[in-house]
Amino acid sequence: MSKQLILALSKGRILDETLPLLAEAGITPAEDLGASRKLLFDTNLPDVKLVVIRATDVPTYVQLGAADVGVAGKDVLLEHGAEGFYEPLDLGIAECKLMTAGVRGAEPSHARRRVATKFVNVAKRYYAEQGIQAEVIKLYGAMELAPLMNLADEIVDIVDTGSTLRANGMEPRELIAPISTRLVVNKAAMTMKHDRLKPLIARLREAVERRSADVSA
Ligand code: PRT
Ligand code: MG
Repeated sequence: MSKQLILALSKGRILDETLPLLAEAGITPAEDLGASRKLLFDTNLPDVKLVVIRATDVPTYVQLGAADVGVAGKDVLLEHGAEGFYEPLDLGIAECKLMTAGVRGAEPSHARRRVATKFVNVAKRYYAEQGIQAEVIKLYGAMELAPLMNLADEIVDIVDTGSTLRANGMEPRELIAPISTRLVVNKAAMTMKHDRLKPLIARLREAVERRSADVSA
């Protein structure tokens, strides 16, 4: 195993909040990530490289060891399943909730419920735990549309302010899990590259703690 460290970052909204934390931990990209079509980037540290990929691909990269470290939402990690990596740190960014939601005022049906979501595994697990019979329908986006179009009785989706639900005549129902962005580490790398990873995780933890101290001050 090479002593180089590969960090897999989720592109999209998490990236903008991840970069300042990495900077506080002493890692900055060698070039502007947004200004390039490249996917693999050098950093200020000769032994650290960044890949910027779809959030849903981050757990796969880390699980299979193509990346040593990843940054991804807990929603993505729950959907992927937690084999092959450790989750040593909650970065406390992009906080939101994974919830069920339905048409405002409508009673959730007690019969077999049709549920539209991109979180198929999470939804199947959740409804089974609740003892609710559910037919889970995979969608890739715009879950809020499904009940309006009578494609589903309920959705499982990320809720932050709730305004997307409200704008579509829906309301949140049950909380499935509170979500935030997590640091994940490949299990073999944690052992083999422990000397390199331990200080990195410690510096990121300090940066996260400094932030929450600033917020509560
Ligand atoms: O675009 P792509 O399909 O690749 O993925 P994505 O759209 O899920 O990525 P991105 O970049 O939008 O979000 C990445 C991660 O951010 C998610 O995996 C969550 O961990 C986290 N996050 C935090 C959110 C939100 N807040 C959020 N509000 N992800 C999505 N939303 C969406 C939600 O899907 C819904 O459409 O915002 C809407 C709800 O927001 P409110 O404020 O209207 O309730
Ligand atoms: Mg998006």
